[in-house]
Amino acid sequence: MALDLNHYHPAPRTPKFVAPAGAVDAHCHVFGPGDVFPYAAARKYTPGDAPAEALFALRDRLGFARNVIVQASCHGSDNAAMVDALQRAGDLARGIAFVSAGITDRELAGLDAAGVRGVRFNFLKRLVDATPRADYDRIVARIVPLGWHVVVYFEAQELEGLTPFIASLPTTVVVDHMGRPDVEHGTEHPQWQRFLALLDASDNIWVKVSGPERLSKTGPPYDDVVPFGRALVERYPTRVLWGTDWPHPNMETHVPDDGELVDFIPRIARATALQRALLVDNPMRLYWKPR
Ligand code: 0GY
Repeated sequence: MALDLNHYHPAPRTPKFVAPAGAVDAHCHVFGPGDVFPYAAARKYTPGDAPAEALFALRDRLGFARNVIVQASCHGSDNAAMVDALQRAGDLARGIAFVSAGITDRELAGLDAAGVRGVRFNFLKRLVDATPRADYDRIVARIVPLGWHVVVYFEAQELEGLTPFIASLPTTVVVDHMGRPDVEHGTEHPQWQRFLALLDASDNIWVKVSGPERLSKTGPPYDDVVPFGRALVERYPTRVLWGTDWPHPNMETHVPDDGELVDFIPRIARATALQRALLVDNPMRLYWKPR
């Protein structure tokens, strides 16, 4: 049966890898449902609905305990679907919002109370229109007092231009999807080495070893992404995070099986201690620290 590329996998397999107790899926989204939480007028794509209850069912099926739900561009700065999911999850989810520079203190406080712990700055032109630097500066000034962090999403070829901005951020910074290297270039390529240099230069920069389904040129089981993920986990064991990226919007090649993505974890985090840091200790320290 052909799967719908605009919809999450309807029957992911049970992973062979058993995640440690309390494991966190630190990068996933909720979409709609569109009749309750309409998609943004200015969106660049319209996803299939992927509501909170489907995310929670996946969490349980994969043997995970918690989620970090990242606001996706198709909902713009209306964080209602994400906040609704956080409220329904209770203490089992945290959120990353997309906010405009004009957000009020009251709105920010509401997001914080719901479990939001950061904002996402998205630099992918196919997903968002550019945001002026002055707006980013205003947003950063507003989130510092809340103790929030910044999640950045860019592709490797943009890193050189973005490095001064990223290095100037006064918060913890989390880079999505391994900084999106071109895996065909290999790990000796200057773009990958530039990314490692960025991480080497600051303990405040974290990275998600997520998205092999987006980065791979060879497809499942994503062998060509293993050297990249493994390098990050072994070099920065205390500041790596992992996420499914469910429900995988904008996939062009295949519908990822989330069980297969979980089985990617022990290939990049080979030791039990590394798995525990990646899936439990690191995300708990960043997202669930007592306040
Ligand atoms: C992801 C990746 C993508 C989409 C978004 O905000 C979004 O719409 O992040 C993508 O298309 O690469 O992390 O979900």
